[in-house]
Amino acid sequence: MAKQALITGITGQDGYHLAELLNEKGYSVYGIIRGQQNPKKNRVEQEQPYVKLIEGDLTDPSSLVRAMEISKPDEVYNLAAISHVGYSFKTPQLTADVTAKGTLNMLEAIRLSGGAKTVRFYQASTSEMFGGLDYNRPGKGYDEEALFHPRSPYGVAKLYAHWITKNYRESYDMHASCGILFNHEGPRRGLEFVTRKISNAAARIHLGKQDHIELGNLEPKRDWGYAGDYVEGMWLMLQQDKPDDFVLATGETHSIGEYLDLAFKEVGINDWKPYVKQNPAFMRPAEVDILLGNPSKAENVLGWKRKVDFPGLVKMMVEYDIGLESAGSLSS
Ligand code: NAP
Ligand code: G4F
Repeated sequence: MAKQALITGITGQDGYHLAELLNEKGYSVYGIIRGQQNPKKNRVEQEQPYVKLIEGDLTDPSSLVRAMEISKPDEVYNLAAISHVGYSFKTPQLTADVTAKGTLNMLEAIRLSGGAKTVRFYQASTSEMFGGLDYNRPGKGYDEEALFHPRSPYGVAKLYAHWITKNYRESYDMHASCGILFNHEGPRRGLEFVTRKISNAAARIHLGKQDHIELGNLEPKRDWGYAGDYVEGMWLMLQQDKPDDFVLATGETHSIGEYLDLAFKEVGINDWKPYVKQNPAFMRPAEVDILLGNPSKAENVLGWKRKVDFPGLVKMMVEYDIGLESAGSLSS
């Protein structure tokens, strides 16, 4: 019998890649979509017709119970969140409702529908929980034992979600695992995130559709991988006999300046500085200066390893955006 999976956050970057992966593996894939008139519904229906969409919202517990009844899942992947760190400073209560309490709502929907012992649960935890402070082990990187010190309403909400997932594992013997994922990107990344904002701008500048890009703080460093590689790690976590927490990362960190270098060189521009203006509107009240992950546990236990390297990732994103913008499509 084909396994059934329920994905929250189906319209997001990771929802797209995970649905692809699970469909290839023969799963029956269900996805929760929010809103009366979600503009991304058409895209999912056209590109991924095998996904069975269920209307619901992480902040509406009864809709999650209904989604459990319809999908009868073997595995639930909780990817939905207010996921933009900058936006979370502007909507801290909403972020807590969706990203923190929404996870509790999903766990309760599983428990109340009788799935505590049978349904496997994946929680999308994040390197933002580390916060870039206490970075006292240069070269080693954050692993599963590192201290948490979240620096945004998003990071704090994710820390609640992380611990409530562990609590349900310990209290109800649930097969509930947390993937502590470092930044992962790709052509499906939202335009509000810095990598896609830059790849899209480089493509548009190359095509004469835009003459500059406005960015915030250029100093931070991130451990950037490819989203397609990371969803494989999510799936692997739920195939283990026992639930556990795993860091997924590349083990390399790069600055925004390095990303700009590679992206602009991809379109034949050797010096990006004349094209970049700094705009304080894109700065955050508190910043995560550096993230570097240590994926040794995932590599040793899950056999997981990232495939796409940093230059390959930037090239993939810029090439995609050149194609999209050349075709005159709306950026998506
Ligand atoms: P994303 O592209 O921003 O997608 C977020 C998804 O959450 C969207 O499908 C969105 O739906 C949905 N959503 C938001 N509020 C909701 C609500 N109230 N009810 C139901 N759905 C709601 O994020 P992503 O990059 O795919 O990331 C997936 C998950 O991993 C997120 O939880 C993120 O915080 C976490 N994470 C991401 C990274 C990364 O680098 N990408 C790293 C670590 C952890 P709409 O389309 O309707 O807005
Ligand atoms: O691309 P970002 O918005 O990603 P950030 O804040 O690292 O968060 C992403 O990764 C987390 C994992 O570590 C996820 F949990 C989270 O959901 C999300 O997917 O910003 C990256 C860096 C930041 O330091 C930011 O201040 O880029 C800096 N930045 C500079 N100018 C900018 C901009 N970020 C954005 N979004 N837009 C700018 O114009």
